[in-house]
Amino acid sequence: MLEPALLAHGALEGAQLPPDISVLEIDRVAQNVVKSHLETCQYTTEELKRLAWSLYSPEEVRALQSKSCEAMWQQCSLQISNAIQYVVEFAKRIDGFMELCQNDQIILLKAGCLEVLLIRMIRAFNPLNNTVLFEGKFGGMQMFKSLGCDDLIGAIFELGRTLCRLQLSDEELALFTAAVLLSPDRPWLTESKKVQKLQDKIYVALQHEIQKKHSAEDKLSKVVAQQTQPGTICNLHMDKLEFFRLLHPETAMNFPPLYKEVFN
Ligand code: CLR
Repeated sequence: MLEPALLAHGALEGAQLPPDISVLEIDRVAQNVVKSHLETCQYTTEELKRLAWSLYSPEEVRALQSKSCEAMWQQCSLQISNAIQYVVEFAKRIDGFMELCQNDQIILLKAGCLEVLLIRMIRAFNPLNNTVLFEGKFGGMQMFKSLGCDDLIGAIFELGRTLCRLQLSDEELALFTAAVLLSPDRPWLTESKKVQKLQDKIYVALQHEIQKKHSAEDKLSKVVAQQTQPGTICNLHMDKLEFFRLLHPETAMNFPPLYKEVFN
């Protein structure tokens, strides 16, 4: 019996080499994406390993907790927009990204940069003691108490733990974040077919990378399943930001320009 093509090849099995993509091309895609990631990941793995030992002391945590909500938001948005600059640079270095029309580049970055940031967070997240890198030292979620959004912070830490369990290598992380950035289903894209083609190649490269190290595991589907979670968190972040803007319009006006541009 004839099966509908879509059922015969689910999105993931579909990551088998389409006839018009050569192994060579997939290797080139992988190399470009991994290099771009390593050049723009803000901290080297060695730096992060060293930093994992410097934890905030209980006094320092208390000092952070007693900050005003506005001051803490200001501090966090500064850190986030700093990190987003690296994500933007990562996107620019992915072959094909700069060839998209400027409208689409902006749409992809606006929609994807926080998701990518949250996935990149696993490099700076220590699941052993549930701490994350913030302004040069590691600390737990209590640090962010004064923001008044424990649910959002809880979800971010939960995501960190879940993603860390996948034990992604830098190569896998690079390809995964590139695939998230190049999502063809973002609203208002004008050339989503072009984006789809770029993402297809990246998924094939990701599958190859995973097969290299892990014997026929369903890791790809696990990795891809995670893609929805950062999205949910991003919506939660937008809600909080909107709420914060209502409460503290002056502080929100003074958020770093990049943070405002991305989230306005
Ligand atoms: C993510 C990986 C980047 C470096 C980096 C910079 C800023 C960090 C971010 C990482 C992880 C999440 C983080 C953020 C600063 C504030 C934010 C710790 C490590 C916490 C979760 C607070 C969020 C507050 C809301 C206002 C969104 O390479």
